[in-house]
Amino acid sequence: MFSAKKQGRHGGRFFAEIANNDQDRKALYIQNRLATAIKEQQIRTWFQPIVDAHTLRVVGCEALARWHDETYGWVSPATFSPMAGNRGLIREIGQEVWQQGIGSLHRWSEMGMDINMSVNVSRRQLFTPSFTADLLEDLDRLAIPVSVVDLEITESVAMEDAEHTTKRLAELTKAGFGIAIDDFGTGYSSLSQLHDMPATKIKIDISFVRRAHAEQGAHLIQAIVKIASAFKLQTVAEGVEDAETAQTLRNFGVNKLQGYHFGRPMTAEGFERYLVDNLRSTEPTRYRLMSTWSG
Ligand code: G
Ligand code: MN
Repeated sequence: MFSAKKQGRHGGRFFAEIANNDQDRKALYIQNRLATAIKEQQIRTWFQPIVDAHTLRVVGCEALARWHDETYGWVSPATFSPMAGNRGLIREIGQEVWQQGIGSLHRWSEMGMDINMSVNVSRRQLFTPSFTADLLEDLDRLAIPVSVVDLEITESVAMEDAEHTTKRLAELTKAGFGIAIDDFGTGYSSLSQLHDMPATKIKIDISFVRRAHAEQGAHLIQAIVKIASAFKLQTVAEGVEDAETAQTLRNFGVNKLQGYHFGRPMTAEGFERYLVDNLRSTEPTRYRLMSTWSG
């Protein structure tokens, strides 16, 4: 089916033929396993640190979906997310990541470690009628303040059907959630649409961060920071992989940094150790990170 789709809707290849191909076999397997994997809690929430660009202290995390399968090991969301979309399972995965995420947030708060959490939200979730009320109820149950949660919406989701989206985002910001426009600069948003969008943050896409050291790339990032500041939005750079890039972005006035340099996505247990280590130590985060977490 995947092969047929790739070759156009009228490809019509036979299953037996497809199953001869390793990659397609894996795709079929994954698609068939996904629903079970969700039920059996094989979808796990991992956490990647987000640091303040000035203090380099961890101030938050992004919750990310990971799937551990007994045959194929860790399956990347790049592989299973589109399939989840096809099968109408995106909402279930989003819900799993959210529940595990706030569970961990609650635990860390009880340990005296209060941090923010960013959660990726799909179009399907965003337009579930009870979305805002459901999130508020979950947070209330665990006594987690709404203000520590950022909902990440990709630029393409935010700008497609902007009128409808604007209403929903206004409801969410009014309730106290932060709204981050993810993958900023990669879609087709116009500045006037961005102006009307009730958001609080822009996530500068990794493709810009990678070019931070080239002259044009540097200018682009500075322009994005200026646009953000004109709209009173904070900036978070993703994909920061080395100290030099971190320094450059900080000089450009980017507010928060995320990327392998500060830490890869980790299990809840791993991230808890990371938090304890970083919040309790008096040394600047970056020196500790070098030896412990950058690998
Ligand atoms: O923007 P989005 O939420 O889709 O991106 C998160 C993804 O980016 C995660 O799956 C994470 O593993 C990946 N990622 C995070 N930091 C880095 C980094 O420094 N470099 C690269 N190449 N990928 C990263
Ligand atoms: Mn994201």
